[in-house]
Amino acid sequence: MTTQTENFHSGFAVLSGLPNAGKSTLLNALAGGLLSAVTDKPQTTRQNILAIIEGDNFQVIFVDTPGFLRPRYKLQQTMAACVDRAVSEDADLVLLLVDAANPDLPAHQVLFEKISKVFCPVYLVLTKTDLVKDSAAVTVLEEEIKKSLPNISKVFTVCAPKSEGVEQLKSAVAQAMPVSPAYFPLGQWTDRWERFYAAEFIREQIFKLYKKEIPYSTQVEIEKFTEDLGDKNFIRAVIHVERESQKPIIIGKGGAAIAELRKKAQKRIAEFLGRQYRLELQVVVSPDWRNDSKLLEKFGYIERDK
Ligand SMILES: Nc1nc2c(ncn2[C@@H]2O[C@H](COP(=O)(O)OP(=O)(O)OP(=O)(O)O)[C@@H](O)[C@H]2O)c(=O)[nH]1
Ligand SMILES: [Mg+2]
Repeated sequence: MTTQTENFHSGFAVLSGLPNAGKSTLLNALAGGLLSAVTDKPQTTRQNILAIIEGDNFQVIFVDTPGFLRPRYKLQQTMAACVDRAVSEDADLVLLLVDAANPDLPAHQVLFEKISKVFCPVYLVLTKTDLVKDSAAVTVLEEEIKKSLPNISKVFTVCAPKSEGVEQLKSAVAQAMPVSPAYFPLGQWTDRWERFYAAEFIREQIFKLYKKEIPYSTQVEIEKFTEDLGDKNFIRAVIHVERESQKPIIIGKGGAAIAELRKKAQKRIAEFLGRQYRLELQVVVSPDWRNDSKLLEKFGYIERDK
């Protein structure tokens, strides 16, 4: 297969939507693997995550973005900037995901304004249709959204956990990609290092295991990632929390909570990377890290000046 012919199509398809719309779930269904963190809590995704998907004459780079929201602190500013960059600069196609079971259109207003200004095609993707009892409501919703966004050229309904509608969407997106050589070497499925996924999946398990503000106050940093043969694969991760009072919550009574976290995260990482790692976790207080530019840069949320 050659990637240089005029028959080859390649480009960026950006998944955008409010927190919890089902973007990461859809990305995983499109990619056929659990590469983006999914939890039932909003604001799980904090950075753009790529899934590179290939066919005979195409390479589509699907971009999972953080849920769009009005930023209240610096971390959220970096999350909103990820959405801006992906939607307004990188996209060859914008996929607008709206939770059909819980649409809340007023909350979409700012995102709609942004998407109304893009120059590339926009497809509406209605998610969670399995939770909608009245199918007529989906048609009404579709018409309502099109009133705000007349630039929507196609509409899809998906139920990603059951893989319903995913293949149709994938082939429509592949066909919509511009004629271009592949952006990434063929066979490459992501642009991130393994240590990024290790941190992301520990954070995913924190979102699943802890309540209230804890997941939002937590950052995971990989301090050591070594690979050897057999049982010598090793990851040491630091869990940053914002306040001293959050440390005992992460650790739990007699260390029970952090032991559970370690077990679940170790399993998730092994499943994803295909190897066992011995995982060591340490909790550190990094006061107000979500508003600290230096720490946000260190954690990879702000790009260093080049
Ligand atoms: N029933 C049902 N649940 C879904 C569907 N798609 C996603 N979910 C669930 O919705 C929740 C949020 O899904 P995510 O994929 O993490 O949503 P997201 O848009 O990536 O959220 P953020 O990263 O917070 O912006 C998870 O509990 C998913 O299992 C669907 O089609 N049907
Ligand atoms: Mg997500």
